[in-house]
Amino acid sequence: MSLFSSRPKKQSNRLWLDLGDLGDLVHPGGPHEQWQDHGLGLLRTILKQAGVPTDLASTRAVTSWDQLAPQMAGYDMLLMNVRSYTYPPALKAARLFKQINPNGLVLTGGMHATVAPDEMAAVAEFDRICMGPGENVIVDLVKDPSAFPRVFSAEGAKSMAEWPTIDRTMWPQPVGWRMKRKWKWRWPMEPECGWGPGPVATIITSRVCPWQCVFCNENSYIPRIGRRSVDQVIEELNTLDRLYGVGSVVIHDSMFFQNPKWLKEWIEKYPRQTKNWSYWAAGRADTVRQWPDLFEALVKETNWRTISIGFESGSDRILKLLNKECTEEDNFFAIDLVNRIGDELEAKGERPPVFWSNIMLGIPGEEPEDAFKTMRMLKRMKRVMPSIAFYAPYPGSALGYQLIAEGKSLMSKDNYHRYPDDEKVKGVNYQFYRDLLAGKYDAEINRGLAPSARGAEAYQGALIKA
Ligand code: B12
Ligand code: SF4
Repeated sequence: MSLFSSRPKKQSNRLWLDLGDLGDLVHPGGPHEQWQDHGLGLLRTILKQAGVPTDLASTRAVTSWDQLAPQMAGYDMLLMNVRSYTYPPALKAARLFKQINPNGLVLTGGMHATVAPDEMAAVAEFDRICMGPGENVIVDLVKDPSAFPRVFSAEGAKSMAEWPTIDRTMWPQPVGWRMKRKWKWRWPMEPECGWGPGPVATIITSRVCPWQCVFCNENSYIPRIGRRSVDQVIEELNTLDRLYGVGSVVIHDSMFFQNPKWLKEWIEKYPRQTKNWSYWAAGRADTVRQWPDLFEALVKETNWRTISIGFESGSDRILKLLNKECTEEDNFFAIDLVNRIGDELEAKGERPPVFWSNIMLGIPGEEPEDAFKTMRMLKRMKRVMPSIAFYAPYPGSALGYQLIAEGKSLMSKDNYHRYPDDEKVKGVNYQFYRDLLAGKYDAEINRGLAPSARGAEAYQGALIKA
């Protein structure tokens, strides 16, 4: 098939460009590259409903920039949701778009625009840079960009309840039947990734996590916004099931396990008013310890079977340094509780819950013994999918800003989006961590571990993009 015959018909003069690594929707390295962008989905839905449609292209749906270039020709406007990890393709796309359409405008927003506007303002190709939520400005901006200064702040909705339900057909399609078959894509639903059966519905019920971990602290740059109501979330899931079929759910909230009142209502309604699909969602070890009964009820009654916890480290020294506000004891409590619930459910013939365990290595200041403690903590989990990343200093976070200011970050304009085993901070001994993940220090790690927890597992495969 020629490039041009696969090109969607042009229906608008405005092009929204979905961002990610080249080829992620053609021959993805893994399932997570295939998740769809809710910011893009929401804003394109709002535009469509306001009678301001956009065409769509995706850097993920092509395998080279030469393939993307003809898809950009003839447009007056390019729109992009720029996150720090998609900044390099955003920059390249903006330059390419201007070469092809010298009079075209490039309008940007998103997390990177919000936390690093100066970096973007230094690039002439970005014509508008919107800091903050775009739902209330996107229509006016697209209709009349000249009414806005080059860099501006926008105010969002008071509550996510005001957001329209995303029209998922606004999302890019995976390319080619082989790829669709391999990953069992049922677009516009998302493919299965090992957490639950497909088709997968990703949803967001809340936006901001109130904690202040120094490597993240998103509430310093994402304004407070009310959570969607339980009824709305259930209504959306049931509608998706009617339209496309739902196999399982991924709740993409940074912090699902917050607001006990909301969670109690979820326990009341979700199992009764839906097919009680199993789901992935995130919590924290300290709140699991604070509200163990609520947690257990959620796991058992609402089928919360992939439990993402940002354990990050097994060492109090590092947890303090990260301002995680969780202790080694909190982590052990959560692990032992999930192990126990898992045993109980398994004994009844039910699927046990599994941890999606977020771990960071290579945190500046970490000593080998801290890392050994982290690996020991991981081995205490009976059922776990480890998600290990070398610490990455993203702008927006307190520690990220600090390391960038000190000139210690190895993540720069062209390589924000690094690969799992890339080096991200000066002065960190990455060879030690590679050896650690390859199992070189297992004897050391196993010392002091209960015999049942001793494994000779190597964890290189658990490294994720960060
Ligand atoms: C879901 C999610 C994911 C998912 C899916 C990502 C996807 N395909 O969309 C997964 C799990 C894959 C993921 C992975 C990662 N993520 Co993530 N993720 C999120 C999360 C929790 C929600 C994103 C979301 O959908 N938000 C809701 C939508 C509506 O918001 P939005 O996209 O920002 O869009 C709004 C505005 O930005 C603005 N806007 C957006 N575009 C535009 C365009 C214009 C023109 C305008 C005017 C406005 C505008 O308006 C929108 C509506 O308000 C956010 C945190 C958060 N609360 O947002 C982190 C977040 C975006 N992720 C982050 C990071 C760091 C990562 C990882 C690197 C983490 C890691 N260590 O693995 C990886 C990178 C993956 C990769 N390399 O490809 C950071 C980004 C920081 C930064 N400086 O950019 C965030 C902010 C979390 C954090 N606090 O650290 N992530
Ligand atoms: S790391 Fe997790 S708990 Fe900490 S601020 Fe970010 S989302 Fe919240």
